[in-house]
Amino acid sequence: MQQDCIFCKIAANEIPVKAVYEDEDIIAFPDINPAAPVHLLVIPKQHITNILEATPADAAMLGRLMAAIPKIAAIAGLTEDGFRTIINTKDNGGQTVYHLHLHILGGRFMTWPPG
Ligand code: DGP
Repeated sequence: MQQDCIFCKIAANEIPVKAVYEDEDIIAFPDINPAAPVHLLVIPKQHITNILEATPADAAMLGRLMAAIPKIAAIAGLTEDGFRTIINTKDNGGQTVYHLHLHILGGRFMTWPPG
């Protein structure tokens, strides 16, 4: 756990969230500032700053993160119409919380390219 990391505090249940999915390694919960009718964040409980910090030693954890997406999408009712997954990285990517997280956005049509 990283000191002063808001997502580490959520992962440790120090800050309560309405988790839509949780297992040993991962927790998924609604974004506090939703950009779509369904906007979830999926985080590894292990602190990793962003995808640039990932090493081969993180491959299993990253695989579990990705493999949880279909389960989370099904729970959120997004499998029929689809959804978007996003990982923002550093300033140009729009990363504001420096604990790796994956956005799941759905419930409306997504335009491309993003802003
Ligand atoms: P990003 O810009 O990719 O770093 O996304 C960070 C997201 O995290 C942003 O959409 C707002 C959300 N967020 C920040 N703090 C909290 C929080 O305390 N609770 C929840 N549920 N979401 C948060």
